[in-house]
Amino acid sequence: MACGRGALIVLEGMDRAGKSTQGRRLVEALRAGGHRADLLRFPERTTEIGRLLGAYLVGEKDVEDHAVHLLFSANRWEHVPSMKEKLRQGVTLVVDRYAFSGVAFTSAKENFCVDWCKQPDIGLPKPDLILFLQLSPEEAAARGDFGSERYENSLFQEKVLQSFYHLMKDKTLNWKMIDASKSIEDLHREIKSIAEETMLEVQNKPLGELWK
Ligand code: T5A
Ligand code: NA
Repeated sequence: MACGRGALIVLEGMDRAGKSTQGRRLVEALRAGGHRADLLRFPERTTEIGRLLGAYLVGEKDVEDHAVHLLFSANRWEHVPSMKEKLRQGVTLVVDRYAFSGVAFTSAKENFCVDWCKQPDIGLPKPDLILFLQLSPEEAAARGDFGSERYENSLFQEKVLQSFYHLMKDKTLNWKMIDASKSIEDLHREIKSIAEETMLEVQNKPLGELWK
């Protein structure tokens, strides 16, 4: 069994691409294989900030666009001490959305530039691997439940996708593109093998700082 630090593995992708499904499956499989692994999701809706974000996302509450961007970031920062401690103890963290969603969604709004959007997340624990689940808007819409939350409309989603593509040009980050139109099982096998490879590679490497 690995004796170094855990890996920080992020799942990003378009809405309904299967991030949550794959995150759960990956953590289950890693644990079954004798690894220590935990699942995290952002926004993490159980804290005070997280509850506010939840109310914002379902449309119960309006929050000014800059302010809500900073709250999404604050919701990540409030988890950083426990994330670092777990990684240090050898627990691999599988994270369902991270700063990349934060930047992609806000910068898709009018009058927001990517540079401004990145600022509050600079210095977060740097992911060792970012899996980007790619799915066309048509396939995503066919998966049901689409359109119930704020941001879930196709024009906005297209802008979000363009922002993600911009962020992927950053070669200091380990992005892996995954075709998310495959079956849950096939996707799981692919993701698990990439994750296990990364866990081995990084166990004796220091954790980095995002966008620094
Ligand atoms: N946001 C988030 C910001 O604006 N700023 C931020 O900083 C952050 C972190 C959060 C919202 O907040 C925004 C972005 C979002 O708008 P959320 O809670 O992550 O949203 O979103 P959810 O609505 O929960 O999840 P998604 O829409 O992103 O879906 P997932 O997690 O990608 O997909 P999943 O696994 O839930 O699956 C969706 C459906 O498809 C089926 C599943 O069974 C499910 O019914 N499915 C498949 N069907 C066929 N084949 C497959 N391979 C399938 N995989 C899953
Ligand atoms: Na999700």
